[in-house]
Formats: sequence, C-alpha cells, structure tokens
Amino acid sequence: MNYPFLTAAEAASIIRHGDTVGIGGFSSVGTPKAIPAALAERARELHEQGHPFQVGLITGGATGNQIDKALAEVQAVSFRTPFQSNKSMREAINTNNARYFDVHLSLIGQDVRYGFLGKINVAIIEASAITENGEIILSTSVGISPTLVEMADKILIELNEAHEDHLTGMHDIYLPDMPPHRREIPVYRVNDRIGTISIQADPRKVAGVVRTCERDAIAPFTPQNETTLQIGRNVADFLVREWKKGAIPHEFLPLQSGVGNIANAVLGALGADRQLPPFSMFTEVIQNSVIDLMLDGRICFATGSSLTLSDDKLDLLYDNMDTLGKRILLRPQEITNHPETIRRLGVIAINTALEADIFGNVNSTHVLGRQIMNGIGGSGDFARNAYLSIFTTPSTAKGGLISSIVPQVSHTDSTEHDVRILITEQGVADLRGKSPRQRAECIIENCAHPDYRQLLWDYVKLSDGTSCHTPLSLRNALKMHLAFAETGDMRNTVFE
Ligand code: 0RQ
Repeated sequence: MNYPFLTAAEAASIIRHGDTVGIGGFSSVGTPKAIPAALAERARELHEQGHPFQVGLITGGATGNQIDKALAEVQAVSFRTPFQSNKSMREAINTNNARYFDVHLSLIGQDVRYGFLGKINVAIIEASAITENGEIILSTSVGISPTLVEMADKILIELNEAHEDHLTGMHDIYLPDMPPHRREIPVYRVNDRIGTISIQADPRKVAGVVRTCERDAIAPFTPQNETTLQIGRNVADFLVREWKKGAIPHEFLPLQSGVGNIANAVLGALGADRQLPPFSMFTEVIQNSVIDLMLDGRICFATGSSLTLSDDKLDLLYDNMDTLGKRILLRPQEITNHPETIRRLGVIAINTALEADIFGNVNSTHVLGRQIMNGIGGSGDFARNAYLSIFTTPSTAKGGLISSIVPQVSHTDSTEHDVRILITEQGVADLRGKSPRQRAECIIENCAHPDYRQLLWDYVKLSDGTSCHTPLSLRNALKMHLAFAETGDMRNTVFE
C-alpha cells in the first residue's frame, strides 16, 4: 500500500481551526511526536498573524510534553479529554484556557464510537510499522488508536522507525461490538489473545505518513523514600495475610497497579516479597518495575495498554525479547479497563489517592476540590470492578501541612462503595463490612498521621448525641481544607 509521505508541516496543515483531533497513544508513550510539534508551530504563527487557531484534543490518556505541553503553551487547545498529567496543560485547564472533562479511561473510546463527542476530524497515530497491505502496527501503546482509526475522517500516521520490528506481534487489537447485542469479550485468562496484531485502516482516509525516529521520553521516577517504601511493604504484607488466610485464591490473582512513584514502590515491594507466588499483571500501564520483576521470575505475564518504560528498560526488554516478548500483550484501554474483564479475572487493583475521607471516599484528581491534578484515569474502572480494591496514599502531603485523611473529601472520584482497603505508611484500614462510624475509627487509628488523629476524632465527636448514620458535620466537613487555604496548615483547623 502506498500512502503518500509528507513532512510534519504538510501533515499539520491538514488540520483546521475548530477540528477535533484524536491523538493515538497512552500514558505518554506511543504518541505521535512530529505532527503535534508542527501543529503547535502553526498555531503560534497563525496567532501572531492575528488568526484564531484551536483544536479539541481527544486522547487515550496522558500524552506528555510533545503534545499537551506544546499545544497548551501556544493556547491551541479548545477542549481536552480524558486523563492528562502535564504541567502546562494542567495550568491551561485550571486557568480556564482549555475546557477539560474527565472520563473513565474504559469509556472514552466507546464514547467516541457512540458519537457522544461529535466528529473526529483527524486522527494522528504513531506506528512502528506499516504492512504491505497498509495495516498499521502500533508502537509502544494502544490506547484508543483502533477507535480513532475507525472513526476519524482523516488519518495521519507517524511511522516511527526507532523500534525496528521489535513490537510486531505484541499488540492484541480488539474492539467490543456495539449494543444492543454485544457479545462477551473473550478474555478468560490474562494471556488470552483475542484480536489482531495490527489495525486495518480505510486507505481512502489515510492522508499521509510522516517518518520519525524518536523514542518516547518518560518522566523519571523520584527516588523512593521511607514513606513510599513503607506503603509498599504495608500493601505486600496485607496481601500476604489475605492470601494465607484463603481470601485470595492459592494461585493468586492478577494485579493492576496505578502509575507514579507510589505505585512503583508498591510493585517493587510485592515483587520482593517471596512469600507470594509469581503473579500476572492485568493493568493499564506496564512500567519499569514490571520488566525487572519479569526478568526476576516474579511476574509471569503482563498485559496493559502501554509500555511506559524509560529508555534503559526498553533496551532491556528488546535485549530479552526471546523470553519476554511472548509474555507481554498490549491491548486497547477499553479491554484492559473493561468492567467485564476486570471482574471476570478477579483483578486486585491498587491505586493512589490524593486524599481520602474517614468514610473511605477517595479524591484522586482535585487539589482542594478546585484545581485539577491529572484525572481519574483508570482508577475508577478498576476500583469499582476489582476483586479487591486498594487505595494508597501517604498520610500527609506538603511536609505535613496537609493531612491526606480528611473529614470529607473535597472532590469524590471513587466512593466509599468502591474503596475496600485504604493503606498509608501508618498502616492498613480494612473497610470491608464496616459501618461509617466503624470506618471512621478504623481509618483514623490505622491510616491518619499521629499529628492529625485527635483533630479527626474531634470532628467525629461533633456528631455525638445526634441521630445520624454517618457522623458528618455540615458546618465543619471542609474546615480542614479551609484552614489550609487560609493559613497554609491544616493543623490550624478550629471546628465550630
Ligand atoms: O505534588 O509534585 O508538587 O510535590 O500531589 O503526589 O505523592 O508524588 O503521588 O505521583 O503517585 O500521584 C493521585 C496524583 C498521585 C496519581 C496521584 C501532591 C503531592 C505532589 C503528587 P508535587 P505524589 P503520585 C491507573 C491509575 C489518578 C489516576 C489513577 C493520579 C503531587 O496517582 O493521577 O489513579 N491518580 N490512575 O505533594 C494537595 C493533597 C495531596 C497533594 C498529594 N491531599 N493535597 N496536594 N499531593 N496529596 C493508571 C492510569 O490511569 C494511567
């Protein structure tokens, strides 16, 4: 198949002001690189000439500097969905320069297919290869690329030759049927392959191909500290206890682990704990620690929507393709995060909260209820449907000025009904089978930082003598947040 080759600038010139652009990739990898940069340059030039130029961005998840930063910094984004984790994009959203709406990652592709988000004018997809028949072999992630290729009016492909043919065969492309007669997704085991290794695009829609040769650039992890290591150990110890008492099947269950520093520490601790049998991952993001643990024999199989690996770990994977290549599958996020697959496989989900309240509601996304951090990502998909849903968080943030355990979360992403276990460096709160009052006691005693325990008890006691199921004080529920906003320290809270 002979698709026309274009320069990045030629490709970017196809995109018009007001277009909705679908961006392939996931978790800042496997995303297009050259065309978004050229698009940002074009927007800058047009703005200088006094012309408006903005596009709506629909992605699989985070896209990183090459897209979110480049386009946000030239004010070229009218709206953005779903997950983002870039400082410049965050700033654009929090200053109302880009409209943002947050969607569960399992739903965004489906929303596009249902037509909920209007037309996708142009999709930009990174490929690691294009077959003779014009089929697209994706690169380090899948995200919602298959849906974008299906739904977009025009498709631009970046052919990234930096991966040679290492990734061919690692993808499993499958999209669920449309309702009302949708069949089951036939993933019965973590390693079931159910789709194709490539995406067949309608050749009439392919507007051109831009050659690139550039690896993904992922943000480095901050080194572990005693807090993150202790959270990791607490998670591992908890799972060992559950497994030993038979609450987790003897062969163990697949794990999902979130992204970021804490998630990396948790996985490291789980891998290091040799009491647990080797396990598999049914997750969104395959990050650095997974490759080490696979080589160490601790993880037998990993399926996710992206290989979010630093350069050295990607090299390690490519050097060990004989042993690792057949033990990794990259799937659309609609499959990795689907309620059906998560519940069928009995995935144990471990995600990170910004804050949790004493009843177990979790805020993963908004600082003080107002400023977006990243987005709900897949945490809601996994928390609702997991065999066991665990949230972790350090008990304090900003050097102790903020308690991550509060009377009431300032924004709710996962509700008390979805949060079974809460873990901080202080300990583990097992919320299963507990009433709101019992939860409050369990969380304050086991998870809150000692500096904040009395304050939280003072809050609970405000409801003493009143008849209520949940000890909530309407007057005081957000007082700790208010104290931080007004004085810079939650310890200055005074309840009325
Ligand atoms: O701020 O960077 O300025 O120091 O939040 O916090 O402790 O470094 O934790 O990197 O693991 O991120 C929830 C954001 C945690 C992430 C969140 C401040 C803190 C720091 C980051 P600084 P840490 P992490 C599936 C799972 C939602 C999506 C998800 C996330 C910064 O895990 O985006 O779960 N989750 N996906 O100082 C104010 C508080 C705070 C606070 C922390 N209570 N108030 N600031 N911070 N607690 C995978 C995917 O979806 C891809």
